[in-house]
Amino acid sequence: MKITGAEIFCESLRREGVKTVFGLPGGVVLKIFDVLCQQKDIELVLTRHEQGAAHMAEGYAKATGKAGVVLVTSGPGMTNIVTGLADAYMDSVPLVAFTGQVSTDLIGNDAFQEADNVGISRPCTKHNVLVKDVKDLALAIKEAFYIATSGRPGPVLVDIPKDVSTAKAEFIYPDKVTLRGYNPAVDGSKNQIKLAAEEIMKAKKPMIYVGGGAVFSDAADEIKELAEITQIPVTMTLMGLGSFPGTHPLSLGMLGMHGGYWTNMAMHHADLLIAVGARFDDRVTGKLDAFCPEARVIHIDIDPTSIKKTFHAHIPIVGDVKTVLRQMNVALRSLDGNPKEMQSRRAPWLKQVGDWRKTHPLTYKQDDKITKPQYVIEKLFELTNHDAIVATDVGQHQMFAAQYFKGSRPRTWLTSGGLGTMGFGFPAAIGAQKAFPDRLVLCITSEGSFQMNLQELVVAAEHKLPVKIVLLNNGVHGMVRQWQDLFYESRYSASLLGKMPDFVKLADAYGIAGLRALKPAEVEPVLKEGLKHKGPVLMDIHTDPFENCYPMIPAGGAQHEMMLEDPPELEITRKGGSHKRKVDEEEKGVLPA
Ligand SMILES: Cc1ncc(C[n+]2csc(CCOP(=O)(O)OP(=O)(O)O)c2C)c(N)n1
Repeated sequence: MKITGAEIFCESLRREGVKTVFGLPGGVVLKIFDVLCQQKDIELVLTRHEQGAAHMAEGYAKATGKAGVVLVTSGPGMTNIVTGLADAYMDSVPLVAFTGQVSTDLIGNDAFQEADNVGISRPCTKHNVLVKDVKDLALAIKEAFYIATSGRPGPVLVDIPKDVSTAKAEFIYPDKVTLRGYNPAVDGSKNQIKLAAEEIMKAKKPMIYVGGGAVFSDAADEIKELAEITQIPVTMTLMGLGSFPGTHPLSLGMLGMHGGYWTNMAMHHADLLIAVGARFDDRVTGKLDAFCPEARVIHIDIDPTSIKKTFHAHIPIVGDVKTVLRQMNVALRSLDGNPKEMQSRRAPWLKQVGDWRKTHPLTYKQDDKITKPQYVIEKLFELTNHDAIVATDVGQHQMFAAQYFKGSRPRTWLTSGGLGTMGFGFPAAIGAQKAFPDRLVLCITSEGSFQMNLQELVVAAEHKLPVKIVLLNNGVHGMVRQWQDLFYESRYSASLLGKMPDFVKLADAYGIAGLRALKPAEVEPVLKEGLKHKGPVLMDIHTDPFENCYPMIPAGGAQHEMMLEDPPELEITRKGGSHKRKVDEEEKGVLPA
């Protein structure tokens, strides 16, 4: 029996096990929305902006490991998801985006709401396709899910013209697909693994450097085993957080621009780097020619194009991270080394790293007048018993959360790493909460980022999603203000936000609980009340607008050249200059006290 393209769409989603679709309708996708709303087992979450839909799908995908699904209309519906696609592309998030397109006979005519969806999305998708014939739709969907979730995951876009959604065809859903030229490697080369194991046994100052690839590959157990049998310390990129417990004695936390002093020093002095699903991003390496100058490099990645892309690798291993680490752990165990001897050989290195940590730990000074953002995150970490899914936005609060919320499980840290998308955090938290309605989901955000997608408050209210929004309200684009303080003589161009909405009233307007903490003493009671609250809640916590995030490797600086505190001249530049009048005004009225 022949069925419509819209029915083929729903049936295909069912075959892929899709339970939730995030989207917003429009003219050319009305047939699909019409059929979708009649499905009992696929829920449609109507977002209030298509960007919200894309980030919700990302949050869902990051938290579950399954593909997130988006459905939007042509023209502006599609262009509104471009940021989400680019974000997913940079962070290797499996996403399948369905966009409506004008009817095939109108394509190229500048028809109403026509956009070149395939052309626009080409640089920010792993694969995209315009389906011109309803007979090809089921296969296109099967391929889309396969490509999005296999190898190095990423976003795929399927563009469906209006007449394809209404035309009919037999429904034939393939069991599996084979694509010429696309065969992601799983096992690593045995020879390379043997060489790597021998290097590991020899190394005196090794480091394991873990990226987001380890999270997608579910390699947490294998990383722990590798670290423990070899007694090698582990550092994680912003995307890799959660793949090794942050509280483990061998964890050095995050590295790079805002990584720990001890972590970056350890990287700088390492004689062997085991890079696991990481891509040597510039926020990690700083000045490339000064990065890890003494290290031999083993680089494990499923994506061969990531290896040697920015940094050399002495032993490249292409394969699925989890599988390769399993093979590696077997190889290490079978080598003649004696674990006790290995541990004593590592002792001086671990002591050196520990000394760096002792002399330069993360610090901040909390008084009783103004709340420091670090204090809020530390409290949150303590009050949640370290167990929450944390979605963040982008800015200082994101870095403070990465430093102080030491997550212990993969897929519990959802952040926009590669693209650094303000506005990601709140919809991502909604997507994760949709996937796990009974788990604690926190959105750590700040007023700049939050205002980029706050319209989605209504989705949290409507779907009774109990996301806990912790809004670190410093009244400024803090990270921009920090750079202006440090590199632009404190000229605060467009970083002081001025007029601010009343976030508690705003929450109320959307039917969500709102709480406020103006002083340090109010922080703990507000967090406790907010965390106890059954439904969604927005906690507006006023924090110090002038707190800076350290350590910091200035852009282009070498890894070991970190700033650890405000430079003495900052006090002078803050007091002088053209910005002063504006700062005074802001301090009197608009900025939180
Ligand atoms: C969509 C987008 N626009 C601009 C930027 C550049 N940017 C990076 S951090 C930042 C300020 C973030 O301010 P806020 O969300 O208030 O966080 P805070 O730094 O104060 O914690 C800006 C504007 C960005 N990352 N994303």
